[in-house]
Amino acid sequence: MSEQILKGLRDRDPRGIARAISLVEENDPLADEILASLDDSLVDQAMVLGITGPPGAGKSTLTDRIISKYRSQGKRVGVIAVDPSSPLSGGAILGDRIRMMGHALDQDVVVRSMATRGRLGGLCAAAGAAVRILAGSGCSPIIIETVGVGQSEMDIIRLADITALVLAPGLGDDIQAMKAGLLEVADLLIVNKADCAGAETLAMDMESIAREGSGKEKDSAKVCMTVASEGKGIDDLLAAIETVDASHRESGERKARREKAYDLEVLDWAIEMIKPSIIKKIEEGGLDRKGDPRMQAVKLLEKE
Ligand SMILES: Nc1nc2c(ncn2[C@@H]2O[C@H](COP(=O)(O)OP(=O)(O)O)[C@@H](O)[C@H]2O)c(=O)[nH]1
Ligand SMILES: [Mg+2]
Repeated sequence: MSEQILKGLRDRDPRGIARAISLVEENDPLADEILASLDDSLVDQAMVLGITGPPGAGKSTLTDRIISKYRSQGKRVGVIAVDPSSPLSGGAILGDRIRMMGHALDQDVVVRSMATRGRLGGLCAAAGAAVRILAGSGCSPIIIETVGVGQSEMDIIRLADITALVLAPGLGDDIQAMKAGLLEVADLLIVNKADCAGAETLAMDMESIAREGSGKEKDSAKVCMTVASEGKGIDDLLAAIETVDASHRESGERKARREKAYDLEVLDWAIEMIKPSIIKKIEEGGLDRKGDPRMQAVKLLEKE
């Protein structure tokens, strides 16, 4: 079986890639072999683009347009869609969405969905592995679409070389709360739904907020306006992405981010790996339940 999976990966067969990602995600014994088989130079060179923002801003529609544009340039595109929905309803919704993406029959568009809820954890490790496998099978860019709410999603965004924050007019007050945290990680600001009332005002607001942010490059104050549903503004957006990418490569920012992301992935894997043995100890009755739970945890780890 291992030969078959490695062959599928080598052949860049989407089903083989999906299988490989699943095995690594499940921490299967084959995981090491799969990851070691990847072409490191492809992984190093691939561009990882994070697209984040509140639900309904148009991230998926935008991603779809971005894919089309990169495909027309002959690039092979990977997508990791991080879905915050429950695993119970998630499967069907994710399936629909992938079909809606209009690239389902294209062998050079590889889409991977990941649910955030109902997992044991290790989302960052799983997403990191998926990025590697997609990059190693020739995808660049790799787009990570995520709703920027929870901490694990914020961690995922750190796997990206470049992050674009998508906002849209008329989304209500909750985006105000989101803006602050998301703005810190955003390299590019996108006001989508530029065809709707309030887009200009939102763009001006975003520009001034971005300019206030300390220590950021001036470029970050630039806001791209798009109408994803009509494919408008995508060329300008891609040009802006390219500019940021080039500047990050030159300044060393890209390297610094990759190093941070690497450390985060190691931490996430280590936690994943240590968890089963701790769970086992607890289940085997390793606790006397005297004193507080924190103290018990300290004792358990001392025995580790
Ligand atoms: N008017 C308008 N609607 C849009 C635009 N982009 C996306 N939409 C619509 O907004 C809704 C949410 O889009 P979706 O891509 O699913 O948002 P996501 O939750 O951020 O991924 C869908 O009904 C889209 O058709 C746009 O530029 N203008
Ligand atoms: Mg979406």
